Amino acid sequence: MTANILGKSQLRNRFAQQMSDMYRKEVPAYSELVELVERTNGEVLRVKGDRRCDNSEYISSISQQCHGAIRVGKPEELRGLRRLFALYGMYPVNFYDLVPAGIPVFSTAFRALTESELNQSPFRIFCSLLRVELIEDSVLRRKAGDILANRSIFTPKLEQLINAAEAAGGVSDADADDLISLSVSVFQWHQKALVDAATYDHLLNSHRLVADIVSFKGPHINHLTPRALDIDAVQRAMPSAGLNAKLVIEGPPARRCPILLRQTAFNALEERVTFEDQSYSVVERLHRARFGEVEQRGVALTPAGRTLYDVCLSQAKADCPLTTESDDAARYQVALERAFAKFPDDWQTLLERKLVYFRFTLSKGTKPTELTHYRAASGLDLARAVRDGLLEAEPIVYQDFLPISAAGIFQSNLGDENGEAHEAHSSQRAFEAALGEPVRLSDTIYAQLQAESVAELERLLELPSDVA
Ligand code: OOG
Ligand code: NI
Repeated sequence: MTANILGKSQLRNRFAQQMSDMYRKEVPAYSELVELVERTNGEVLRVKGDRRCDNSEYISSISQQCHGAIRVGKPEELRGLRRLFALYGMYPVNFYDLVPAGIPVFSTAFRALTESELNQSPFRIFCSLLRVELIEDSVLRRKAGDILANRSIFTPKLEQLINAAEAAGGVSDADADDLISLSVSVFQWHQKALVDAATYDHLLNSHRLVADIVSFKGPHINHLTPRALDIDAVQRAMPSAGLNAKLVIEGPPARRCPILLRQTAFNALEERVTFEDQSYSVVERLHRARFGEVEQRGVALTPAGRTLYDVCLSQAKADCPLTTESDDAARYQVALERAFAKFPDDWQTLLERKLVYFRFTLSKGTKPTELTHYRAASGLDLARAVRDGLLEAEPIVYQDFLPISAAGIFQSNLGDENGEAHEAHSSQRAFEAALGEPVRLSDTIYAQLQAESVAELERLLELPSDVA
């Protein structure tokens, strides 16, 4: 008898839902944020005249969270999570080095790979691995290593379920409830630290993230991120909902043609954590790690588009370095818009300059034979064929995270570009060794989607005209 193996997107949906339920209970401010996002999304639909604006089930489905983030301390933990997330159809895509931005971790994002899987359940997890070797103080470095060496983030029961699912080629119906609830528990909050207060203080002194990663029993989820249809409206409304919003929305400015993604958050809360010291007395600290975030997605950029994005963003940051003054926020907004004036904001130009990935299809009303004649007359220049109305170009949605490179490249004016490229390459190799497999590159995925649509057109053109 073969067990009934469940579909990965169904599992991922249930996992995402339970993560959300847990985090909403753990962090009431996140629950407030979700409600605010749902209200704002409902309002956007109402203004558009969409009758579903009063359908709360529909609104919560379009507002469902798109990603969360966790941080782990050692390669075994990262590998374990890679195996776990694979059961949910989430695979490591892209390498993000946060060291140039002053954070001692490197990361990937576990996500579904195909558009249909992403549409069924978009949930992604951004996962960072601590680079213990970057803790400067050698005594503390060794101590952190020892603490992590003794920690296991999976229970034996969860390990057993992962092994069983891998052997069976998927998660069985009978095991799904246990697997999901044990998975979610891995990411729960532990109010009581694993280390004593003095160690916590030392770790904190090394870096806030080092303390967050090493001090606790497991890799608590540090934020979840629902989807906003109008992120500017959410940003404006956060203060009156009692949420301490970040000064500015990260990423590109609001545009007619939205690119990459824009995201904002409320600042991490100060939460009481406790320590039991040698004398068994309980000591407290305020720990700042957990927050709530919102995102709104645009379209995927080609490498040329990414380069232009980096140039524009760096320009804005150079023109208006942010401090913590709210006056700066308004000035930054102006600087951002001015810098991005260089980035074309109509689809046809974005297409002609090959800044965005598109999926090409035959326009409604165009017959394949017309395209055949067009090609015979003037070759198949996709951008021109779109302008001439024979083809339609649908931009491909960006499914990844804000690139961190821009900040990094411009912070470390270290000159020697080859040196940096080499360094970046070896960091990625070290990360992949820890992960136990190479990361996939999202650029390849987007380029392939575009190429497949072109191949499909070619196929249509090859068909004899009486068939087409
Ligand atoms: C990194 C989180 C990155 C995002 O939205 O860019 C991320 C971290 O753990 O702080 O979630
Ligand atoms: Ni995030």
